Amino acid sequence: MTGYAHKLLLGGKGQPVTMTALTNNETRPVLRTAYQKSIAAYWNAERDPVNMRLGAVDGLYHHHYGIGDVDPSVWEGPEKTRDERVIVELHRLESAQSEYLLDHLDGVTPEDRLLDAGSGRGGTSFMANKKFGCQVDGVTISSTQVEFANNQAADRRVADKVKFHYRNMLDTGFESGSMRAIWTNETTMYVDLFEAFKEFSRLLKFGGRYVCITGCYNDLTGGRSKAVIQIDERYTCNVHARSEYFRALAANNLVPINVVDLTAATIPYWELRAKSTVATGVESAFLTAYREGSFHYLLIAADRT
Ligand code: GPP
Ligand code: MG
Repeated sequence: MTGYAHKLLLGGKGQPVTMTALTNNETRPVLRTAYQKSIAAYWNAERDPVNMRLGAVDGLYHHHYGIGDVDPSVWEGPEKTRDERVIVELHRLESAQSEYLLDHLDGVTPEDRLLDAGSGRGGTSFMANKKFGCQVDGVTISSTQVEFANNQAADRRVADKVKFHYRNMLDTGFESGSMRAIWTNETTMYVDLFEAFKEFSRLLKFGGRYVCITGCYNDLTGGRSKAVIQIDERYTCNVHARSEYFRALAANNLVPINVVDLTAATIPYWELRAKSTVATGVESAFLTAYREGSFHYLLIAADRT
């Protein structure tokens, strides 16, 4: 039998915060492996200006990259305000990526419920709630991100509809068939795809939609390139092969309806970011991997059959 327990945990600023953690009859911890603990530690400590400054533009904090052409006017105008123009433009491209993902959630109504698996600081969840007017639940194994995103929900006055939970996307504890759609926005590189898609398949209603945006390595170019290894190292993640996605979807009754290669669409974002004051050093690895063809930026939309 499944149930929930309220646990008192220490939040990012050392403040006690109440969180909902999954339990079964015996209490099972959200973080089950040394790897999961190291991922949580990375995200609990993360405060990079590339995310915090971009998020401060309009209060939507993203943990993914951008798509679309860069407006060349960022380089025009007074030099004094150029930095701010670049920040606003990077943020616009990241929000455009979320919008593109959400455009692939078919026929969602205000009565539906959606799951953001690996919800970060909540940016895409808030956009989904605004677009569809429905309930959105986000799960993440970073307690700091849960606290941050729930504070955002309160500030945005949507806490009744948008809720973030300290839970593991591999074992969310939500009811079977309760979700109209699920998305992962650059989070599947942290999980075993067969385990994750098994859980998503359980949660989705028949005909429900799963949308994934991810970076994956190219089966045709001989395993992980040096640039892909640098990306893994930077984020403590494990980029999967393109083929692995389709194997794991097929094994879990998730049938692709759209596959879009967004590689060309994300390169302008990385070129702009590389020239910005918030570059972190990972930009050259992404640009090399995309340009040499060892890595793709992919959207996959699939239906639960
Ligand atoms: C999160 O974005 C990034 C990842 C989960 C890394 C893996 C993504 C791939 C496509 C391989 P972020 O916004 O926190 O990263 P950054 O701090 O670099 O902006
Ligand atoms: Mg970022």
